[in-house]
Amino acid sequence: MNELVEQARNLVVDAQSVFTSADDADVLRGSLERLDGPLRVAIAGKVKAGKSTLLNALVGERLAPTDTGECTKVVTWYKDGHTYQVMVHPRDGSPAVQARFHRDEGAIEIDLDGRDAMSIDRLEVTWPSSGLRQLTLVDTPGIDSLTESVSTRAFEFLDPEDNDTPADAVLYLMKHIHSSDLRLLEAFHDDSVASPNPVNAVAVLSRADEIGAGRLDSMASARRIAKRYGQDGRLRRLIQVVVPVAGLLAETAETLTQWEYNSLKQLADFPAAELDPYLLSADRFVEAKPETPLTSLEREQLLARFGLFGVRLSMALLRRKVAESSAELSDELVGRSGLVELQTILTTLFVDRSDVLKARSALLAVERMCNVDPTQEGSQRLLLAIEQIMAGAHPFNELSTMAAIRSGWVSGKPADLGDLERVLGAGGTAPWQRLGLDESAERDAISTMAITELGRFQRLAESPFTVHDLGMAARVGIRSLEALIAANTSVAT
Ligand SMILES: Nc1nc2c(ncn2[C@@H]2O[C@H](COP(=O)(O)OP(=O)(O)OP(=O)(O)O)[C@@H](O)[C@H]2O)c(=O)[nH]1
Ligand SMILES: [Mg+2]
Repeated sequence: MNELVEQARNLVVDAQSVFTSADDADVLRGSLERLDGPLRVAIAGKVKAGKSTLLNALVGERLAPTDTGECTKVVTWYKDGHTYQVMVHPRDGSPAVQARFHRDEGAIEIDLDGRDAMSIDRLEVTWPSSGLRQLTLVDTPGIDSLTESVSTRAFEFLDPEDNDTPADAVLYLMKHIHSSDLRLLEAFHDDSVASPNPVNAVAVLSRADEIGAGRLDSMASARRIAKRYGQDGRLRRLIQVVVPVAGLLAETAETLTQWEYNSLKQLADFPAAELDPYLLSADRFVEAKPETPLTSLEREQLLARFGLFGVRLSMALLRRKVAESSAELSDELVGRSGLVELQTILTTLFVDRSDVLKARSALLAVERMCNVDPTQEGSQRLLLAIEQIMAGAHPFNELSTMAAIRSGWVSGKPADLGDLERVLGAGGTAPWQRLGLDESAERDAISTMAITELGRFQRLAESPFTVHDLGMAARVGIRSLEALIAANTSVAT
């Protein structure tokens, strides 16, 4: 068991003897369970940003409903388990009850039994799925919804001040930077344990296929925009990176049916000169033309699943014989949707760091209780213990230093700051990632590069021209490099 998780567990156990009210006991019990479970990642963003669709793409199954319906207004957890089950957790604190459900064209349709969405705290869907093994995904209602109360629910869920069960990390979907996007992100960034903390948030430039109006180069445009957003100072304070993803295409590609493949193939085999005019717009595509393959209803179904971009892209792939089976088409489309990049980022930034993020959540929960009643006997002792864990645990220092650099609190040359962030693990915590090497880098190459970087940051830290905050940040990087060198040497012996 990871040492940090163990320290967090001891702290929570200690807190259980201090905070004994029924509510506090519940929260602390939950905190202990969380330390053993997968990381919780919330998918947040404005209404219809494509949250539920992206969740399905990440799981590789159509689970979350993506249309209207009462359930899209409720925070819904999707977690791995042995049985298929849906639990309704009422808002009034009464015990959770099991709900009936069935699957409608894939998506789970939950029978709320006449309950109003506002009376429900959350739905918990347990679903045996390898896509949920490492991460529990939390679908949140869109902000800016027609009803103020629904968006408030999303704020409440994401704001750790108000909630005992926030997420450990957040995936924030947006189409453009909007002041309300920034507000929601800021709400999620609690300012106590490691303030303000971009390390547990990643932004997704969602519905990326629509950015270039469905043109074949839409993803390239989306990538350029995402890069620009990623350099925006306001966003960099709040998130690690911006990744463009065509969520609908990813979801469809992951769940592609043989009928869909056959239908697209039929279209692709039709003379391009005759078909292409129908690909110019969604309206034209669904127009019924007896001379072209498929009925207008069938084309409408394809459009709903692929979007115009997906249909056009599939035509190009099938005509050029890049894909010659449904499995090949699925792979090609997933590859072009941006989903793989997002999955890699989730692994390097969240999954590989899940112990630190989970421990951080547990510390936050206890800290919050202590702050509610600082005079409570034991509160001060716990706060001191939190401080000691934070100061002693290098991963926390890495997190807060990265956050400080991102927030503009550390001044230095952009190249030094960028490299320092990398050494601290901003692009992943594996040695090759920290050193900016290739994944295939051998131990010797890692060692040589680590020593070079160590020398460089030591000189930087000791230089009389280095300002205090940069010197402090460089020292944290030096410690990361020393740990990396020690681990690399111990593998060698
Ligand atoms: N073209 C395109 N459409 C998308 C994409 N993602 C989602 N959609 C469509 O947008 C609509 C809303 O998608 P959802 O996934 O339900 O969005 P949401 O953010 O969960 O919506 P709420 O929960 O109601 O806030 C659906 O009709 C989707 O098919 C995408 O990447 N591209
Ligand atoms: Mg939704």
